[in-house]
Amino acid sequence: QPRVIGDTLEGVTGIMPELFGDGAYNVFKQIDRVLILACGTSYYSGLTAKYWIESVAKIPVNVEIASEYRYRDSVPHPNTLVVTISQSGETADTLAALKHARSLGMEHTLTICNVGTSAMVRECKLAYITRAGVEVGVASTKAFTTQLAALFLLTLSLAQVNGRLTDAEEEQHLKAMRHLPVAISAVLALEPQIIAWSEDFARKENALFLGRGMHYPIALEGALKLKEISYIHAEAYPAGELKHGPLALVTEEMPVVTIAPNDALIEKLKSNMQEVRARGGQLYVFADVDSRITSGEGVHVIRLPEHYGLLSPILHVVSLQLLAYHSALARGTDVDKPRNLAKSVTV
Ligand code: F1P
Repeated sequence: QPRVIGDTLEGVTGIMPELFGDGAYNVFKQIDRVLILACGTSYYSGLTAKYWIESVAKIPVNVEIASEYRYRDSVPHPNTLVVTISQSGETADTLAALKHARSLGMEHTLTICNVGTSAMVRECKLAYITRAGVEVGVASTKAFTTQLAALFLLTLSLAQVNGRLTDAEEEQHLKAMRHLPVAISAVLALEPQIIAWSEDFARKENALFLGRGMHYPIALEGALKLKEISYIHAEAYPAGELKHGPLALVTEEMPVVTIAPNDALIEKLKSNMQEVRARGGQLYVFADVDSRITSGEGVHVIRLPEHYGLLSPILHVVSLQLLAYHSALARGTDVDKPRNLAKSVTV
């Protein structure tokens, strides 16, 4: 992961719309909203990008599950940038959603894709090819983090064209991105602690994942990874939703993975964690260096070494990928070829 993120940033000396293809500047100048279409893990990277684009570039973003999009009447808007995200570039539902968007008159299309020769790249006017290299396993991991890095670059490009990015801010964001390989290596170094947790998870049949704000999509991705490769039933919720239903599932048997970076939502999250503890739920908290959360009865804490601001989802997801991976190894499942799943779903 540190290497592919380093590869992503190689040669990126500044933010330029042309990173997304010739003519990107003119397209970005014309659009006033973004529609993201994707499936599975790629859908979750799109959900994360919604937080980034809306808060940094101030452009409204709609993220649609590609396998559903074409089956409902949506209201098209001509000045929309349609962004498809796909590791393989061959996912039939995402291609069909793209064609549907075009049939509704939305012609500004961009794909973020890991395969330069894929149908998705051929079908879209603009393309960004992620540099994840070959994903050995079916479950997307480094493809996801490189998608996030690409989507952050897209956020900055849109902000720049929209007059929302000063030179100083551009330099600050790029500096943070360039530090990502080191920061991810520090997360990978947490592996022994995560292995210790995975021994508990391997004995469970259910798990809940909680996140807030831009870490909610990361909670969704953590739950999906656990389901895909260890076959443990896992669901993710924005932590504030607990009291609207999922709290009924919490017992002493339920591990509750909580993504708890020290951001503006931390106090709200802490009260959600108390709701879990009051029902006996076992908290497994990925905090960061600054979040004032301590281990105790029923509260297990792993501390990520840095608080990483807007790029925090990229670090937190690596810890969740490791948790899924080691839980699967402990259960003896095939981490590269999960049952019933295919690398690209072309039908
Ligand atoms: C989408 C996806 C993957 C998942 C699995 C099935 O693929 O849902 O996220 O891990 O491989 O397909 P893609 O459009 O990103 O290639």
